[in-house]
Amino acid sequence: MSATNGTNGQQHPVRSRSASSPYQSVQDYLSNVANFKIIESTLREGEQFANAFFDTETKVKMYGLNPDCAEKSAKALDSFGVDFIELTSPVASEQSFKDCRTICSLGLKAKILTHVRLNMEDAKAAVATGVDGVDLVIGTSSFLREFSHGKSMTYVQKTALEVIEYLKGEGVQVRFSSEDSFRSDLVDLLSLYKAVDTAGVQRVGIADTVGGATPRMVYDLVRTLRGVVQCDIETHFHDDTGCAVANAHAALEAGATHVDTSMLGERNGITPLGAFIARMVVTAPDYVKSKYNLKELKALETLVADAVQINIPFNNPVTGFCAFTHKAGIHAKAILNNPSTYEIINPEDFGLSRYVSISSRITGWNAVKSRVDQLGLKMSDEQVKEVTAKIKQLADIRPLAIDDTDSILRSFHAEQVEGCGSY
Ligand code: HCA
Ligand code: CU
Repeated sequence: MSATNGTNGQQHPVRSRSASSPYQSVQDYLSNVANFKIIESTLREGEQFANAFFDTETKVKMYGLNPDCAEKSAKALDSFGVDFIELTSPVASEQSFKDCRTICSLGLKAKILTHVRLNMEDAKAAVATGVDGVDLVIGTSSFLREFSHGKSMTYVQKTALEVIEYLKGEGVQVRFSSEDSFRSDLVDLLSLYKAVDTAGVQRVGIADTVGGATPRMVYDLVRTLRGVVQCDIETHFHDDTGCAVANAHAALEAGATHVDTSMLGERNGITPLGAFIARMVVTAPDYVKSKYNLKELKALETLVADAVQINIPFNNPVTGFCAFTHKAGIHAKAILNNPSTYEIINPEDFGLSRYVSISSRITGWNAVKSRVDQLGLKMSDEQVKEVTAKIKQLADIRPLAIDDTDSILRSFHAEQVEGCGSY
């Protein structure tokens, strides 16, 4: 039995924005909301996810599973259409080095990057794996300079220039990023970025390592940086305060070019791939639909969730089990008439379908009527109203499953309409 949809066979209408809305976003010439690239870091940032049982002692294989799995995930990411795949540093462990090599040899469309600390040994190991690009990172906030690596900004800049020169000589792309950018001294940060830009990096990155930034802070920093460097700007937002998707959107509005995403990550992760895609398919539908294989999102998220033995959260945008479920009678009625009333995203774009629940006390007769039609039962509106009252009565007493409501409908039909059976 399929319990889906309920749109009376209607085509999903185009979700156009209301021209009269005062909230309609206005993009200026720097905005990249319809022209961005995704650096997918589930195979690097995601490896820092707690359940991935990647303890520092063992530094085991990708996701703590077999190397096959890392390969499978990389292929799935590639087929989804992400522009870059970022992998764990090859110096993390022997297996990490091998995984980098293996994934580089798959001939994927996506460019393969690895993420290393700012020093020459790490940079050399990265080059040895055959990656297309190297993402360099070092902490620049006073917290990290004092309590982590203990280096001065002068040292950071000098080392950055040496390592960048080496990597350029090896013919790989270079990105230079600062950890904890939002708690770093702005003047220090800008002069460092100006220097690495002049040295010829492809991208500079800013990272909200602790997840404390707001969209407005992001907009201001990216806008300022946009005026200082010529190269692309990559952004990386942790989700500790729930702003990671909004921050990525604000960054693109301010002129950032690349967004880091991950389906898992350190603590509660960074901008999630699926939620980011959900945001962007609404902002820039043509760009997103033409570039990414949206119908693969669910399988991709399931693959990753299974690999680390977790469930996709119930309220996940798009793929959460109730993302397209409509329950309240008042919503159901409108949805059945026109899905855009209560949906900003079309489930069909993702190969999914909406579900109108009728098994509750808050259902309404329009939703029930649509289920009656789906089941091929013939009833008058009056009869549908009557059976709706019965469903609500029962649902007041105990939770109902879809099967329960279906059998109520069938029995009612048999008794009231066909005049046989017992209700
Ligand atoms: C970390 C590092 C990082 C790096 C981001 C970047 C962060 O695990 O702390 O290279 O841009 O969040 O700062 O993921
Ligand atoms: Cu991070």
